[in-house]
Amino acid sequence: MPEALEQTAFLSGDEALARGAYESGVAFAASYPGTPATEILESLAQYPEINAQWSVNEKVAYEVAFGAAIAGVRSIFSSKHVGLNVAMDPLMTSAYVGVSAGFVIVTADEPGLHSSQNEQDNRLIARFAKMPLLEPADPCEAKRMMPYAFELSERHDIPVIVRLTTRVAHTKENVPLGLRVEMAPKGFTPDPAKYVMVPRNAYFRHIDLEKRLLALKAEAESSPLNIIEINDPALGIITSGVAYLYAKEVFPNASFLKLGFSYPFPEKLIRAFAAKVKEVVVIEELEPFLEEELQRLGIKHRARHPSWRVGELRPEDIRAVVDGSARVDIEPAASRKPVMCPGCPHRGVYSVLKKLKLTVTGDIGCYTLGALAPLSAMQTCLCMGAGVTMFEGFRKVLGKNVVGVIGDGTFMHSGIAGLVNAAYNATRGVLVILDNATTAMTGTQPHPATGTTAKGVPTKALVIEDICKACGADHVDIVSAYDAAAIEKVLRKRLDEDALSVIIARTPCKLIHRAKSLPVEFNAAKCVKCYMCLNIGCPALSRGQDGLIKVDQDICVGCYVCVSSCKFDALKKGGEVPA
Ligand SMILES: Cc1ncc(C[n+]2csc(CCOP(=O)(O)OP(=O)(O)O)c2C)c(N)n1
Repeated sequence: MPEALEQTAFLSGDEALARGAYESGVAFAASYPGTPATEILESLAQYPEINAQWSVNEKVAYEVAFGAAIAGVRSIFSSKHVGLNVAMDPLMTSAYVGVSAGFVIVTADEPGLHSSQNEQDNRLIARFAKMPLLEPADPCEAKRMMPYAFELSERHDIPVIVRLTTRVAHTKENVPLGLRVEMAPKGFTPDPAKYVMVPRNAYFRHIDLEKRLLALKAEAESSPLNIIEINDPALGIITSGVAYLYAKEVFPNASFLKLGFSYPFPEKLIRAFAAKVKEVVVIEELEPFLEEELQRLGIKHRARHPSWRVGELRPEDIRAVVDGSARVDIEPAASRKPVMCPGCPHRGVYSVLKKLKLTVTGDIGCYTLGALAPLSAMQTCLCMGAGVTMFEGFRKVLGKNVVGVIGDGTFMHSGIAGLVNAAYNATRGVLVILDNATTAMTGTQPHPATGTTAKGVPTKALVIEDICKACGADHVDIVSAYDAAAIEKVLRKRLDEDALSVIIARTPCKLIHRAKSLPVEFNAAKCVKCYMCLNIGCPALSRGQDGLIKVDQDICVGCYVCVSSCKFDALKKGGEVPA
């Protein structure tokens, strides 16, 4: 990173926010990967001055980072929106505790859920947790807000939430760079009334929190992050985050109240703005967060149609929002069907689960694609960790033809507790860990079983099979994820036993282990056109115009999972002479 002032860099919102944190003197950062927040920690980890880590999950990341702030250095936690759910327990009480050095929580929300299990609006968490909320509209602003966020945190003794949305996190622009301000560590001064949240202390800290919120509200009224632009007074738009840019593009001449510091809500400022314009409209994505405040204050405004609570806004939607019209669902432009990569080790496991007609409780990762046709071999997906815990519920209700699946990264994140629970509560049956040696879905980040840290430094690699045994699994089998026959054999055996078993299907992800074997060879003379091979959903195989199977030699990596799907020997491992 260039160090001199007046230099710029072409940065995404995530990278710009990380740069802003770096320049603010942040010394500690903890996170768990998740779109669209992943690149924040990846960027922070590149600064030698910052002790940055991928934690095992968001609750752990939150507590580690919060601990660092209480121990006296500026610290930052970041995650995708649902990550905050995992961190809610410490988050709620940390507002009572307050901070020592500044502590900033970054939530990267996903209106439109491009890559998420829901599209919850975490602005509501700021209100619920009684924490101030900052909402940048673009990468430059994300960077600019960071020193303000840390100072606000320290001045008001409170964690500060900065909310990005996907379009802010992933948009790139030229961002001016500044120099880092070194902050001297404050050290830790014990103060049980503040740091030990037993009921009586917490009661008084709650009273204090309410006072801190009033002071924050007063500050929001005159914050430089809340900007009034008076242009044509006929239309006054109140907005925050990226919605400001959409609205500005469509109504360049309107008057605006752009809220960068949107909670606690600056009441007086809003009243002053409303008094200056003829009609007030709120433009916001997802929940009626700002709109409900206007209702509460009795400020007249044109209501947004409730259908806009769902999905992402686009500039072309803004006129309809202003008119009060309902959202009209747009046919998405021809979209590419999500598929597992050629050579993905998850494919072989699902081909067996499908063949044995098992009911499969699933989880989140690349392997969630096993739920889609043609594999259609996974029947549930709720949240990280539920592949194990919902398995227990299913198994106890439906009996033995149920299998739970979970990835190695997700097992580390929240699967371990579920396995302990299953063992403790005398659960029988089979759990499959799809161990591709990485967190593939979010871009191949390391995790505690990979032997590398976020900084790329070698570390202890925890052994998944040892963990499973220690958690109470009666049997732990390890098979190659490409060896469908071996998977089927061990699965049949373990399903018949009165025991709790874990099968680890272990083959590295093709994104981290790019070695290619010779492509599959196709023998047209043997093909009976049953198309069973297409049921495994490999993008390298297709049905040609002549009805015969076509192997795309360029993308086939030679995993040979398709070979075992063909009963007629029409597919052979590359290099083998077809019989
Ligand atoms: C609470 C929460 N945190 C983060 C994510 C983002 N995320 C989805 S799946 C996943 C892990 C996937 O890794 P793994 O289980 O190893 O499966 P793989 O993608 O490698 O097949 C992550 C981090 C999420 N969906 N929910």
